[in-house]
This record gives sequence, structure tokens and C-alpha cells, in this order.
Amino acid sequence: MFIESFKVESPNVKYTDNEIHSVYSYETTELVHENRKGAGYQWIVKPKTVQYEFKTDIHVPKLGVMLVGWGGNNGSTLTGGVIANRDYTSVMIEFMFFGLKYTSDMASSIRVGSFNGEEIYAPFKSLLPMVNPDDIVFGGWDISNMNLADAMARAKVLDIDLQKQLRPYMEHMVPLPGIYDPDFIAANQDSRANNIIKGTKKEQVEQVIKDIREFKAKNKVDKVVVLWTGNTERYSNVVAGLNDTMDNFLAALERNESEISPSTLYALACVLENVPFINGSPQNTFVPGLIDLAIKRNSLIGGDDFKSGQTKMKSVLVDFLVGAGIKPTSIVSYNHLGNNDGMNLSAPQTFRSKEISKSNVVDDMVASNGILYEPGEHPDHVVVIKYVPYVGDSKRAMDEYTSEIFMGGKNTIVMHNTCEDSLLAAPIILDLVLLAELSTRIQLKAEDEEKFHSFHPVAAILSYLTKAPLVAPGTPVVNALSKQRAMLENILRACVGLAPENNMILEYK
Ligand code: NAI
Ligand code: DG6
Repeated sequence: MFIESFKVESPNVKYTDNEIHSVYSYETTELVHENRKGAGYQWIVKPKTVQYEFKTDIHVPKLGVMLVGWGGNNGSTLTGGVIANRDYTSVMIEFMFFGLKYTSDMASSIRVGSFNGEEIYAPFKSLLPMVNPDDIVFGGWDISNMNLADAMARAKVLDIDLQKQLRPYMEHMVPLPGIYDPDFIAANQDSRANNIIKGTKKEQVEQVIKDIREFKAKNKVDKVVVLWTGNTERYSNVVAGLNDTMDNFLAALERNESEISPSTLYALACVLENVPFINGSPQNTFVPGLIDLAIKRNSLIGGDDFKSGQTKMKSVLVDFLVGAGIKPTSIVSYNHLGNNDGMNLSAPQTFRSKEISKSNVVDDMVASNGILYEPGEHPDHVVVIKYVPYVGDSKRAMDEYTSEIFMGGKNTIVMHNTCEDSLLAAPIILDLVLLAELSTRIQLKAEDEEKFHSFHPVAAILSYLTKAPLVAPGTPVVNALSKQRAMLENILRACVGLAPENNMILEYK
């Protein structure tokens, strides 16, 4: 049975006019490696309970979302999709949130419990008060000055009838000039760049800060989240004295160092302005010096690279195979696409960024099974991307997984997936900004801490939606989709005093 909403009644949970307060027992384990007399070294596992308190501000702000690369396929598709849902006409109604099937917040559900032997589910978004996407004000930057209606037509993603309906809503939307540095993206993007912020890197950062403030004031929004959905950049070189520490990085900005990428400049502006910044592309926007600064200023950063299709499947399938004692030995992922993203990725240096984020995704799953893999052993893993203009945004992805199975046999699984890339990415962008905003309203405190604090500014809670999750130094990276989803869901459950979903169903045993 599906219910729309619920309220938790428990001595551990208090709803006030301003917040939800919960007291939560975090059950975990502590491991020690001890030398026990006669038995040599032995791993000892000690179950441990830590009391946490969570406080969630229930006042949902009016949210502004500024996209870097607003006029791209993802930006125009998302903007059009949200308008179609909000201001629908009879034609648009057919398309309402069609593309949002994959969002965790908008269309997924959680199990609440069982009632008379029946499982009860509720919308994921009923867990905690979240921004309604209809109420978001969109804006942003693009190095191309094309208005959003023309950008939508160029993208050729949304249905043509829908585009006609959306045009009047979008033709007045023109991206702000963006920071352009041809050294960081493919040369084939040059003809697009007619809308550029001039000046030194420091002046460009100052302009982005000014843009954010003006957007906020003009649209009367309470909060802004900025998300990079611009072209994939090449990796920045991480160099001692340049961007390895906060001080070196800020000094490098003063010197107008050429190795600071546009995406890093936008992110820096956001960190200085205390505005959450999310990177939807694979490049290393978050150089160590910037991460340092974000931590010092407690400003949310998250990324990297939307986990939309092929990689999402991989983080399900390899987790299943390795978890089932089946040993993937060769993973070959090929895709071709014909949109501007594909054209930009046809340059070796930008492709390399994507290759890295797509390749590391099985590491934690492989490391989880020492029966199948020797230390350091890894399946062959090859990623190929080709640019085929004819297919436009409709990406064709083919994957071959070869695994060793029982009695030395081999099993080969082949997948072929065709989908508009931007219809997969747009809802992920929405989820990322909604969750980032929500996470800034949550405070927590462990039993040995005196004061409440926010989550670590490096927002690992967004991992579920990214190919190469950015985590705080020393935090494990989790790529397996089911674990990422469980982390997200269970943390939000804890905020309303609900136990993690353990699937034991002991009440029926
Ligand atoms: P797109 O090429 O259509 O759009 C990117 C936009 O960014 C363009 O309009 C371009 O003019 C603009 N741009 C480039 N550099 C900029 C800068 N420095 N400042 C402001 N604007 C800038 O690409 P699309 O398809 O929208 O994808 C965007 C990004 O999302 C790409 O990096 C892609 O790799 C990444 N991505 C996309 C996924 C998908 O499923 N569509 C999944 C994972 C990542
Ligand atoms: C070619 O792979 C283009 C890319 O931008 C992808 O569409 C994007 O990274 C999605 O990747 P995946 O592996 O999640 O489908």
C-alpha cells in the first residue's frame, strides 16, 4: 500500500514549529587487531552504539538554482521540464515530469513499515520537508549567449510540440556571461564562446560573486545552489605551491596563474560566498587548496560527474556479481553520442577526465571480496566514447561484462542501452540541488560532542548521484549504488527517528 505522508510518534522525536529533533542510536562496530596469547594476531569486532541527535530546520526556503552551462542540453532540458510541470497547458500536461522517473526525491518511495501484513510505502520526499521543484527559480551562466528557448531547440531533446509551448516562457531567459578559458575544454567549443567575463581570474571570481548576489536580490530567493553542468574540462595539474593548500591556492589566484580552471573559479566564488557548489562533470574542479578552503569556511561542495546511465548500471551489476561470488574479469564499456558533450569529449584531454571517473567506479566492489581477487588484482576495464553527430543526444551505450563462474566457466553479459542523455541527467541535477539544500538545514551532534554542527562540508551524502563521489579526506568512497542509496535514505530516516531499513522482517519469522 502507498501512503502520501506520515508522522513519527516516539519519545525520541519532537516536532516543533521550527524543527524536527530526533535522538538516534547509531549501531556500528569497532575493529581492533590484537595480539592474543597463543592465537597470534586476531581481528576483534566490537559492536558499538553511539547516541546522536539530529535537528532539521523545517522552514523550506525559496530556492534559486544557478547552472554553469545553463544553455547546454542538460540546462535547457531541465529548465523546460520544470516549467512544463509548473505552468502546464493542455499540451504540456502529457509531459509533466516524464523525465523525472529516475529522481530519488520526486518519484521514488521508501518502506515505512507493515500494517496488517501489508508493506506500507511512502514517497521519499515525505521523509523531510524539501523544496518543491516547481518553486525553484533558475538562472546561470553560459559562454554562449543563446537564449534558453533557442538552446532547447538546438538540443533537440524535448518533444517538438512541447518546445512550441515552452518557447514563450524561455526566450527571455538569457545566460549571464561565463568564464571561458580555451585551454581547459576542447578547441571545437570555440565557436560557441561569445558571452564571456573579461578580466583577471580574481576579477572573474568577483564578477561571479556579484552575479550570485544580484540573482538572489532580483528573484528574492532565500538561498542559492550553484551546479556545474558546463563542458567537461581537462584535469588541472595539482602542483605544490600552486593549488595544494588553501594559502598557495589563494596566492596563485592573486598571481593570475593560468592553471586555475574556470570550474574552479566558479567553485571558489561559491565557497567565498558560502553558496553550495556541485560539480556535475568529471574534472578535478576541487583541487586540494579549494577543498581546504571549503572546509575552513564550512561551505558545501559536492561532486563529481552525474551518475546517469552506463555507470549507474555498472555500480549495480558489478556489486551484484562480486557480492554473489561471481568474478568479473573484463568490463568493456563503449558508447557513442552526437551532442555537444560528445563533441567536446572527442578531444583526448577532456575524454581523459571522463575516462577516469568512469573507470574508478568498481574499485570498492572489487576490494570487498578477497576470495575472488588477490590484493591489487583488478578486472580489465576499458572505457571508449565516440562522437557520432547523427544520433544527437540519444546516447547508445554497449557494455560487455565477462566473469569467471563455477568450475572455471565463463559468463558474458552484454547490455545495450539507448536514451536521451539529458533526460537522464536533468532529474539528477534536480535531486542534487534539492538534497544539497536539505542537507544544509540538518544539524547533528554525537554524544561526545558539545555543540550541534552541520554535516561535513564535503557532501558525501550526494554520492548516490555521482560517478566519482567527492568525500572528505580519510572517508571511504562508496560506489555501489545500493549502499549509496541506503546511506542517503537511512540518514534521512535517522532525522525523523526511524531505524535504518534492515530488511530483516523478523516480525514474520
Ligand atoms: P552541453 O555541451 O550541451 O552543455 C554544456 C554547456 O556549458 C554549453 O552550453 C557550453 O557553452 C557551456 N560552458 C562550457 N564552459 C563553460 C564555462 N566555463 N562557463 C559557462 N558555461 C560553459 O553538455 P551537456 O550535455 O549539457 O552536459 C553537461 C555536462 O554534464 C558535461 O560535462 C557532461 O559530461 C556532464 N554529464 C552529463 C551527463 C548526461 O547524462 N547528460 C552525465 C554525466 C555528466
Ligand atoms: C559519454 O559517455 C558522455 C558522458 O557525458 C556521459 O553521458 C555521462 O558521463 C553519463 O555517463 P554514464 O556512464 O553514467 O552513462
